[in-house]
Amino acid sequence: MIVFPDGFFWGTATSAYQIEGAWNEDGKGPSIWDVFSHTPGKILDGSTGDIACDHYHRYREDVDLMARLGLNAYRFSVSWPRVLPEGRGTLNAPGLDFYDRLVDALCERRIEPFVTLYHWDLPQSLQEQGGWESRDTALAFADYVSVVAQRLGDRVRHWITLNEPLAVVLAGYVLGIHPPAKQDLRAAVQVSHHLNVGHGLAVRALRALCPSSKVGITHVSLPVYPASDSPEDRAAAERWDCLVNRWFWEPSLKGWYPKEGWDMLGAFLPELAAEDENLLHAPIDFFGHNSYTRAVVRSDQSVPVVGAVQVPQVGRPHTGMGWEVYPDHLYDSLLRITRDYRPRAIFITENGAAYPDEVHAGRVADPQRIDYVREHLVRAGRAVAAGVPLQGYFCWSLLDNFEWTFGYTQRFGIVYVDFASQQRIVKDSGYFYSKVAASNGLEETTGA
Ligand code: IFM
Repeated sequence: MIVFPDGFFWGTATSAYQIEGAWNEDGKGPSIWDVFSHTPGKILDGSTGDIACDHYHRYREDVDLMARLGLNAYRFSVSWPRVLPEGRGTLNAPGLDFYDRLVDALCERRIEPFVTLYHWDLPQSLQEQGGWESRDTALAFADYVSVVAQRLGDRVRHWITLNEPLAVVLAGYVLGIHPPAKQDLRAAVQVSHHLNVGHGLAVRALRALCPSSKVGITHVSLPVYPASDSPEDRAAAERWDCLVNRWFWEPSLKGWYPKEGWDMLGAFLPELAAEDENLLHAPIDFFGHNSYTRAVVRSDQSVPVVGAVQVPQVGRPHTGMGWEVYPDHLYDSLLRITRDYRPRAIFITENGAAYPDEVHAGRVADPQRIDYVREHLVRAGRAVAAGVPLQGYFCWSLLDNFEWTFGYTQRFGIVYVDFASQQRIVKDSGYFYSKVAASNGLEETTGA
């Protein structure tokens, strides 16, 4: 039996744009995702987050669902343009009231709120002024964080400044598949820096306004394995790891960028302001770890900057997203983060899988998702036994929801959503997860 530490948080995670809907209600301003999803051809199934799970109107029902499942934590994000429609300046009181009611509903049911302050839905008006390429966005972010902290800080004890800076940079500025859909490495590196400045400023604001709360950041971790034992492939894996992991983690964990990354990005380095070095030294209380899969890479010097390519793992199991199922990556990365950075605490702020679920006779049987979650929890438990300061696990996601450019084609929830009727049906994985939470552990049935 794997038993997790006393007080362990068992939760689910969501984000505002993916579940709330009410995209233009009660004074909310447009976000870059509203504009992007309304642009024909950008979303696989032509959908938008206009209604999504209608959580803005159904949040009580959703919080009740968490309570029925016996979960003691919930990670959600605040929509910046719901609170400040223009990104700065005039406050939209009804928008902030919504989060106030949500936090109250959670606290009434003894569900600990973990609040993410930026999960990709930048106010459109800030994008029009340069978005994260402009340092002013980082300053505006800190002001917005202060507004939220002043209102919710009496009840929220865990704050997450940013969700997955890597995804913001890679999808938005390298691959061009998320807004603002650029393919510009110089802009990408500058954005990565301004996100760090925004994080540093937000940490300061939270420390000043909510001194007894815990502040962290959530990074997606993509453990990298060399395709072979050759020195070339091993070096390629190091380079890949440096650019996708260390470049993003180390500013918040060590206060600055890894030298190897700085050298690799030589021609694209960001403009810095005099106080940035100081700002990036903003120690955090916990490391939020989003974890889904790994990357296997081999050397390929024809690829600019990184000199490596990813090697598809043909014949291995994959989720609906096409991501390889390789649970050992979670154990490996938890140990590595603990060994290299000694964070005070780690939360797995996202882990889960998309599979094509169907309802039969009112039930959703999803054995693959149960296996995925179980196998990852077993690795998490082993990591705890090996000394990793893991304090919570958040399954992505509570509900099937708007999976960004994939629209509604990918179902990640442990609760099925019929988007036509908005009916929620707890999947078998939801009941499984509920049992794990109730017993604060699980049988180690895996032989792997
Ligand atoms: O849906 C996303 C989430 O918004 C960020 N992390 C990964 C999830 C699955 O792709």
